[in-house]
Amino acid sequence: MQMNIQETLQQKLGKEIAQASNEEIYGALLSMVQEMAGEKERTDSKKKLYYISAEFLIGKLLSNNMINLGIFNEVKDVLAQNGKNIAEIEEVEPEPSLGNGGLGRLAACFLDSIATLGLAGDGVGLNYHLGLFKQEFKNNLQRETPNPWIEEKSWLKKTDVVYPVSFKGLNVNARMYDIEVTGYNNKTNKLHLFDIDSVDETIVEDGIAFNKEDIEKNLTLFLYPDDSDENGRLLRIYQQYFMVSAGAQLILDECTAKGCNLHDLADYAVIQINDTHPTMVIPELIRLLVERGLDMDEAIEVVSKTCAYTNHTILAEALEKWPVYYLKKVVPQLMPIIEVLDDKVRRKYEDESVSIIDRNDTVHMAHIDIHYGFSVNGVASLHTEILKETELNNFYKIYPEKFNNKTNGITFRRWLLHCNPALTELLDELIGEGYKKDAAELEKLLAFKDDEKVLDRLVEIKHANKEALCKYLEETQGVKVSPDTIFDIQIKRLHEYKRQQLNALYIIDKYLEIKAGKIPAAPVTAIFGAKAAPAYVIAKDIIHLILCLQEIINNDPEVSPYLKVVMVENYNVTKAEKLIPACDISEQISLASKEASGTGNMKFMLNGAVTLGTEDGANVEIHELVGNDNIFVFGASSDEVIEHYAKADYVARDFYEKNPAIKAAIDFITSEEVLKVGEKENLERLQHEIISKDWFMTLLDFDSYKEKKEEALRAYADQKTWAKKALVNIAKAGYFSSDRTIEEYNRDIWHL
Ligand code: CR6
Repeated sequence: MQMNIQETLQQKLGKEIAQASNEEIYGALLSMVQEMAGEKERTDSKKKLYYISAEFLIGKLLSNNMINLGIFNEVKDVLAQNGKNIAEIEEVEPEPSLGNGGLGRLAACFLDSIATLGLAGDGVGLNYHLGLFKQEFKNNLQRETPNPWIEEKSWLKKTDVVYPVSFKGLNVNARMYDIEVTGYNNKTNKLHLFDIDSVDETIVEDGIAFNKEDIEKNLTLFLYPDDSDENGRLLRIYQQYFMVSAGAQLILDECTAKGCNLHDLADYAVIQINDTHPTMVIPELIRLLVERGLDMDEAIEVVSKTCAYTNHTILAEALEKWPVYYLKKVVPQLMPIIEVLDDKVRRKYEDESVSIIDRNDTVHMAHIDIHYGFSVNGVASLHTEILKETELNNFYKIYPEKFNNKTNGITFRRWLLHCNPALTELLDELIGEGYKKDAAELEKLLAFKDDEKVLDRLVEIKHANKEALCKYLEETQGVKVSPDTIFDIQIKRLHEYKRQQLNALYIIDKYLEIKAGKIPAAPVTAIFGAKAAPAYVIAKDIIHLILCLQEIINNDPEVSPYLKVVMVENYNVTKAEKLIPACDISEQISLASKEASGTGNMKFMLNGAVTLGTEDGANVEIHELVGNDNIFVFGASSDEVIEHYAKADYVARDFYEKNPAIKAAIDFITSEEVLKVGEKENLERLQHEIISKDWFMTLLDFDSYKEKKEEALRAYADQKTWAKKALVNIAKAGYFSSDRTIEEYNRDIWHL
């Protein structure tokens, strides 16, 4: 093998490896890996899964593909023998910008596991040229710029597959691009990304602004283009329909090629609708089937047997609703079908809350999925229970059999083998390599719970990972932090329900304490990473506050020996891979009932961090698995929170007025110190929001958060006991392998 790789690379390079640049080597490896992946392509089985999603946050692919193809170590050695460092070559690869947060990263983990389990399942999405956006910090504010990632040498393969897509008064073509999805020691599947040939990146000016009406030029520029005005919302409908119409045509083509007569479509295809963005695939498939000769009733029945829906949120504002008037403007051909779907529902059920088109002439996308899909799943136990008992209770009463839970998971290939090679090596040595195929085997590690040598090695590995992160932060952002402090990390999209502001208030409280002479027992580095949606004003204000705190605290010689703040710029998958293995305390502090699952929580646990969290999403399952001694849980329960909302009895101002520590922390937001480095308007707006609204009840949990966090920081001082907690977390993380999740999807929903 080794000789082979050396020869292949030299042949592709046309020169000695030692003489080639890192860019050239990256190009040669990409081409070699693509060929190897292509040779392992799956021959389609009769039935196939199509995972349709607006996002696939796949991360860099080179190393993961090499791991999955089983050549990573050989390549690394060959390169090293020629004086080249694989880590530097990894740096050359741009990270694809095809996703936003957990939903997109989940889709990527799922593709990996589907291929690894040898299942026939492809992804279907869009090829956004400029991604979500690239985050830059300037004057302590987030600035958005385009995030171009497609280079001449890329994982994307242009295909000849082109489908016509018709909008009102506009006909375009959707061209398919493919990315190979390698399975770990298994065959290769595909991610199909549709694109429009006429897209024009030069129409973008001034940050990420562009003409929203020029559909032929802007259709696949950005993921989630700003929808704060009508043209932005219409553009999202254009994107969604473009994706599902092309996807539906692909599905029908592939199925008929395998002998499907359309009446039996459900024997050939199962479509997993990832959140509501792809919901229009249902009326579009019905439309296409009718066009191809089925009668309407049968078309509806066939499609209903083919489509399954995953709900990823209970936040009402995130459940998409489109005015009929918008749909008529963009995809009038779907409206008669949606009306039929609504009519059937109305005839059957009196309850207006389950109708598809409501009184205000608004189409509820999730309602289409629930009535006309055969499965509805939530993404963690608690989330599914809340859907059944509260949010979607009226639907649950009609279709109890459709509802099921699939607790999220993560691929261990990326989130352990690749991002934490030292820990992987230790595990190999202690428990063998079986856990790489059967994650439940990680539990074997529990046998070493009291083994001092093993605990010491865990501490050493963590410390080395922290050193590596320090080096990276200094090189990339010029921030100096010490690996001998506690790394307390909160990385995720910026959203009020995730409560980065709670963490920020704690930091202010700590700062004020230190200033008042109360020196903490252990020094802490508080690390954040988060992008805020460009139109989400308060989220951007929270980033502003954190950046201001970073500037004030890190430059204060009285405080910085004990407390530092780092906000990582442009947080993405690549950065997560460096942050997670270096974490001591994993901040999972959403308001209970609001985080559907979370998946970062699982990645941290797998890498030996201890969770500080609320009883929310998958934290609940983490808690059950590791037990009280190995997690720090605080805050109001989801039942209590749901009751507060029902009674509308939470008043933030009461906490502000009655709790001096809270008052001091909130007042500080507009203090002279902060105003010196920040913007008055933003800081005042944020302060006002917290005192007079605080929709996600930050202040309700402030005291219990502070208490638990202090307990965690004290516990850290006893390194042996802490290492034991880390070990238990790693050992119990097997449940969160996405291989387990996908086995359940297949067993209960897909039946491949
Ligand atoms: N934001 C949930 O909020 C969940 C992922 C994947 C989210 C998060 O808790 O882990 O989906 N929801 O299931 C949506 O994107 C709508 C997310 O990523």
